Amino acid sequence: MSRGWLPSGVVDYTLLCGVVVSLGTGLASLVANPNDAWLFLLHGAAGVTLVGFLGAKLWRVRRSIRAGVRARSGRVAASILLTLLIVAALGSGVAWVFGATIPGPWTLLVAHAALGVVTTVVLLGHLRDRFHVPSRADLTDRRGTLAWLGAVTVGGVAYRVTDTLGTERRVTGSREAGSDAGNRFPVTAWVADAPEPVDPEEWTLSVTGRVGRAQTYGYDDLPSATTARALLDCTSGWYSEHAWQGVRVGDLLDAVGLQDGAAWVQFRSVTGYRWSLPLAEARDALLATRVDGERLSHGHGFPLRLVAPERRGFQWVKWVETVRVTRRRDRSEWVAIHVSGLGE
Ligand SMILES: Nc1nc2c(c(=O)[nH]1)N[C@H]1C(S)=C(S)[C@@H](COP(=O)(O)O)O[C@H]1N2
Ligand SMILES: [Mo]
Repeated sequence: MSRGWLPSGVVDYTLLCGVVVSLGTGLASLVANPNDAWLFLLHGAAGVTLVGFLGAKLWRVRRSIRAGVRARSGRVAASILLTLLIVAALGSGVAWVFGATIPGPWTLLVAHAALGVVTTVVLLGHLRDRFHVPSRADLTDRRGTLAWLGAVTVGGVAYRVTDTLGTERRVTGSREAGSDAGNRFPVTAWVADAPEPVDPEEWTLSVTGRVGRAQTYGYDDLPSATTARALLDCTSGWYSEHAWQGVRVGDLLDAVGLQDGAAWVQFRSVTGYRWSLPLAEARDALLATRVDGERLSHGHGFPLRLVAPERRGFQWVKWVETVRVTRRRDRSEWVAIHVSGLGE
């Protein structure tokens, strides 16, 4: 077999590492601080760099693919499926950067994430079948090393070009929507939350858990409000920046006092949707009643919604009715956000 510039073991291994980095950073980007640029940059760079290596691999195996197709080999069919998935995942990511949209309830970015997850599953099957580490000779081959460095550099440059030519967006990939326009920005549910409008006459806010003296507030006797600018960045691909007005969580906590061991603060919606922040971060968060001077609309979480500037949108709990101080992180919230509102 004629040897290409890049030893096949090195191409395969680079592809594996690139896919692992892309998938890992992609998953992490859903929960990371939306202002931590490096994670998002690494995700994009790894993705674009993969394109060249994938091309090299497909060129190398073109004959075995043709033979496999003719022989109706199941293994080759699975490899073709994996290739198509990776191409679709990479393509949807790049298309998103260039401003493409798709019809239907999902954004292209959500489709991109879903393709990433499906790819992971199929890749695990492929690796069980085919995994091999590159040989020592491959790794120490001088010409191969230079070719590899060249390919990665071209990938990096291609990424820079893509990044620059792409549409207007944040480092997370999110596009602007309705900033500074009061309630006129998108209403989004993580899965299925769509409660009836909350009646402020019946609604109360409870501050409980590991506090000195639990308190309950009505809408009209919430502690005094402050204003803060903050940017909501939804993982489905839009962001919106506003002046939020409401109660600083630190002020709420000072009013009730904390017991020893208090470490987390959980914000719980009337729907059961909930999320926790570490105490120090929670203190600086806001429970907003107003946005850009307007009373929050029902869709945006009236009467009270969490504003957590370091967090992705899905953690900005809407329709909050309980603030609970705890010692440990409540893991059940990972389930709660996915199932709240489902059986209603
Ligand atoms: N209770 C509850 N809060 C929620 C959600 C939800 O489904 N239920 N969706 C989250 C998501 S995914 C986002 S992006 C923001 C969107 O806030 P908005 O609808 O006010 O734009 O709210 C978050 N808060
Ligand atoms: Mo979201």
